[in-house]
Amino acid sequence: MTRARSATGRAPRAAALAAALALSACGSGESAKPPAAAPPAAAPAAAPQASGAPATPADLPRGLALALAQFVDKDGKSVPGPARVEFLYRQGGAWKTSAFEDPESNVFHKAMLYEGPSGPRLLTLGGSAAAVKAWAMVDGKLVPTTLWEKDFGGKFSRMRDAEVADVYGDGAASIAVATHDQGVVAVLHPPAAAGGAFAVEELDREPNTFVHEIEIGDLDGDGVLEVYATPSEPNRLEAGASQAGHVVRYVPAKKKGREVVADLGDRHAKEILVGDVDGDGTDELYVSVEGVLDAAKQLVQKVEIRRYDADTPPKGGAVIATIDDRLSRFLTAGDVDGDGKKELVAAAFSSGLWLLRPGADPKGAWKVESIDTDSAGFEHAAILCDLDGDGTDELYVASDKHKQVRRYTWDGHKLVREVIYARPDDRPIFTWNIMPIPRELIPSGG
Ligand SMILES: [Ca+2]
Ligand SMILES: [Ca+2]
Ligand SMILES: [Ca+2]
Ligand SMILES: [Ca+2]
Repeated sequence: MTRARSATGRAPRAAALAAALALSACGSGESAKPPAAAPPAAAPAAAPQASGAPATPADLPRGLALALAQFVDKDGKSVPGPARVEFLYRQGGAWKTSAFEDPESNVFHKAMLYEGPSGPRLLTLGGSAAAVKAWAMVDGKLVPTTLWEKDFGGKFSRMRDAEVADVYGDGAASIAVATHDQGVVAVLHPPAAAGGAFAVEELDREPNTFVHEIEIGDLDGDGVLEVYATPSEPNRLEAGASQAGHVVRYVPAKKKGREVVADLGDRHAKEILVGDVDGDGTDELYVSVEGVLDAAKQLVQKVEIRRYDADTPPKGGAVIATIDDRLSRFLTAGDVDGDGKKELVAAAFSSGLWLLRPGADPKGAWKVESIDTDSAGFEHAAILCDLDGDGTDELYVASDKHKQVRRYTWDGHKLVREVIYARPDDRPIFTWNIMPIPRELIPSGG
């Protein structure tokens, strides 16, 4: 999900980059904790919380960016509106909102922090038009620079996902990008100095292929980062239709091209996560394999979360959890209870939010507990992140079914829900992603 990392420190620049990127490391398997943000001095009026859960500071140094598609009414018809980012931030003891739109695209699939040669930027991944843009805060307004814009030549052109890491091992914050619908996976390499153009290396291209997600990590422990991607056939929503897919790997620093690491047969995955969730010092890959409906719309195969290590054969993923749902498109890792060990949260389509804890053997079955059955969405964007800096990750979830954003904190026994945003209108939206963003990159709301 979220990924921002450099490989083993090679140079002071890489170390500085790693430190800068650690700020955005929420929700990944990242072992480095973001530096605990000092609670603001003399924070007034901390909000009352469910018993046992810590009070929320009145002001937080980071907020959240929600990447949205919205539908608007045009001549009585519901049509895609401009791509939209909505922000949530905490100020003066209250959660506040602001937003901006980009009429050049009709969806933002992701909005995230990017620390490149020009300094901190809000990076957006847009669809139709497919564009990667970096937004700077200038006089209180976000002003874009287009890093990469492309018509891939198929039916749809969309930037779908990106992760930032030092994938070439040169200390630079490269951006690995997944796209629709010609199978393009690319890496954008920043210029040496601010103002130059990003170099684009296309790692792959396959006709009629959607690439849903990117993850970056080092499964084989050789200090060189691998890029993982999830290509599949184009989306099919009808019952009984299979959609074949797999998880592939590229190693740009070694000029190694596409290699299948997870063969999912006639099933596919949109969601993957790479990180050292079990805490043994080496990254592993988690794949959320989508369920299958038969022609009568009965769920005949449930969602499976499968684990792959460096030596796992493509058909040999270990099923660590099964979720009684058709889709589960967000996996996020963090320490929800502050015991120093990571857990996984899976956000499923209609069965709610699930907490997954490894047992004594993290390659065996994990313990699966319901966090909340009354949370739902097609994407169901979720992230574990320590925005309040107390060393325990909170869970932030966009429950699009309820048109709410919710925050869950550990009360000593369980994760407790709090609504931090209720959408004021019933305009149809999809929340594609939710990411932490420094307050300096969030425009102030009215
Ligand atoms: Ca490696
Ligand atoms: Ca591990
Ligand atoms: Ca934990
Ligand atoms: Ca926290």
